[in-house]
Amino acid sequence: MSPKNGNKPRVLSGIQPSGNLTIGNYLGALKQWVAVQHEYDCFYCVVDLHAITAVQDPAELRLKTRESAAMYIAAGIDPEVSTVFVQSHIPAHSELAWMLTCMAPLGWLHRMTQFKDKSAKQAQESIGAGLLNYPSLMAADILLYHADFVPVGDDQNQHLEFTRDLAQRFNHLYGETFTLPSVMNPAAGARIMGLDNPTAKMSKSEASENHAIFLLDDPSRARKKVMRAVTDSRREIRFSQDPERAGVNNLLTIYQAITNEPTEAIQAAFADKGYGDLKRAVADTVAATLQPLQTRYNELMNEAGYLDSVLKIGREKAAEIAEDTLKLAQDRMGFLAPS
Ligand code: ATP
Ligand code: LTN
Repeated sequence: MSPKNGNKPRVLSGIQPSGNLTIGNYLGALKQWVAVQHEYDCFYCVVDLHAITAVQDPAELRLKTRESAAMYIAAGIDPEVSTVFVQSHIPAHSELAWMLTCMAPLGWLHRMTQFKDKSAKQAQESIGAGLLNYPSLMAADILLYHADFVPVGDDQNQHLEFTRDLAQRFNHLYGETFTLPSVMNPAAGARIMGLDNPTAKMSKSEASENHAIFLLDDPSRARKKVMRAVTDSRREIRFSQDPERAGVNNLLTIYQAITNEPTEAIQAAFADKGYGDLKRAVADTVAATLQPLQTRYNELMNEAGYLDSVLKIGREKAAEIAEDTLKLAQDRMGFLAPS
């Protein structure tokens, strides 16, 4: 097995460059990535091979891949501390993904809710096989690095279970090869809902205007989206699992995920306030989060060569580990080593 950096447990995660990153990506994933980077040996990739499970415009995909990497750094990932890389730069991801695809039972793949949700939105004959095999590629991403923890929003928990099950199956058939990873969800913000429809997960590829706050939204625009968020006709401001109260719950969740304040303190602070006050408070914390992030992002995008050098160093570090693991898995499966 690949030696780990000191005795630090390893972390791996990724986001698809399939659009502009949202505050859901930030609170569910990126904010955790930043928080754990000194405690763990962290690998953060831009998963472009996953993005092509939906058709992407080539020029746009290239651009979004760079932009996503810049956003990781703008959000606080320090490339001197964490390894930042592009998934397609490491061929081992595709190679191990094929080996795992061959072992993944169709029954498991068809049970994945992400597959069910995304395929339901398309005409049956136009659904690419990649959408079904998506979790095997994600398993390859994680298993290549022997990751111990995978920080993600809770919509990815089922894919983590799948990864563990597949790793176990491989280890059982071919001998101990892969580390079984554990999921890491944030205490608050594991599932941010759409502002226009608080019963659906906020997603970067949802088209409607007031659905998502993008990390690159002008703060005044982000503010407007919060002020227009769907709530309900009641008055009480409390966290609640009642679907009718999902809008207020979502605003409180965004507030909590940004401020890290305890539930009781937040409810006490809003006890005699109205929905207008809640929305203004959320809009303020969101704007205060976006502003410094955007300043840093613009600096990074204007610094010629910097991003490419980060991705080159990341690729070299990642490749070394990934290739070792791939070789081991190929050997275990019985591939003849080239002489
Ligand atoms: P798409 O809409 O293109 O399928 P997405 O916006 O759901 O994408 P992904 O790239 O699939 O984003 O997810 C990247 C990370 O962000 C994952 O860890 C995922 O759990 C997290 N994430 C995405 N949306 C949310 C959300 N609304 N709330 C919390 N976490 C989220
Ligand atoms: N499937 C994830 C993105 C992803 C990922 C990973 C997350 C691809 N590979 C490896 C963690 C670890 C999603 O959020 N849609």
